[in-house]
Amino acid sequence: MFTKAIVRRPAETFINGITTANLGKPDIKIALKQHDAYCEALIKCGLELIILDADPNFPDSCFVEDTAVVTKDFGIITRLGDNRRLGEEIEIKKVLEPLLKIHTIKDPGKLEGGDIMQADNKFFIGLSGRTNLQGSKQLADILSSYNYEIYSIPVCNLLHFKTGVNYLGDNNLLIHKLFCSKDDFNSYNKIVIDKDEEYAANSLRINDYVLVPKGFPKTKSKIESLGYNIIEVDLTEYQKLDGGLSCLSLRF
Ligand code: CIR
Repeated sequence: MFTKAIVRRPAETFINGITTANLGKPDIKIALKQHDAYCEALIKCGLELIILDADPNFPDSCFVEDTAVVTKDFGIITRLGDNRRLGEEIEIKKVLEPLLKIHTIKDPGKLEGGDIMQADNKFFIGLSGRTNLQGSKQLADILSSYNYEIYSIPVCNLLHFKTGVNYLGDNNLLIHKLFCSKDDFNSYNKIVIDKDEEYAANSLRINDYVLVPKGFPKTKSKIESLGYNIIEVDLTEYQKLDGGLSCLSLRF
């Protein structure tokens, strides 16, 4: 069970965030409304929210998931893989330090939370444009000391590993076609995402609910047919900056 989440409000500068999406500039007013609805969804899942103020110095700082890897027992402060985002982690560290045992990824390691997926006692680490071998090795050393099993997965043509793969629990794995043939996922019940619904691969299980981005009916009904309660969240403005549903919060 998760009990808490950290979120951070998008700043006015959000519209200038990093993107490869070609979907146009986000509208900050709509983004703020969507953020409110996202926070309400987390509260409905039973989470107590720690809401951080917007930081205009970091247009992408609402994507808090990339700044840390968090469990109930410890937090690992990352070293973000795009230099424009270095420094976002400082505020997150201040929040987590009084709550959890803290570890830190160090230079020359680079690692973003969007590349890290926990599935029960396993952690999958995506090696992407944002997470390098040194970062992955440092993380694996920390996680092994807590007896987790570690799997490293190359990520090509996607921003992060969790852009394409997300664990729902109960052995159910949402998975982008790119990763389907990988032996590491053979033991899971794979829910393969349709080509026209790839953004919904980043759906998120929180306690008794699965949050699914709005506008992806096929993925929604596949998840529903597994017996989960769904909350749909409209995230068009975040999609314009390559941001998925999970990246807007740190849950623990
Ligand atoms: C970036 O390119 O870093 C941001 N515009 C989007 C980060 C999304 N993070 C995530 O999905 N975990």
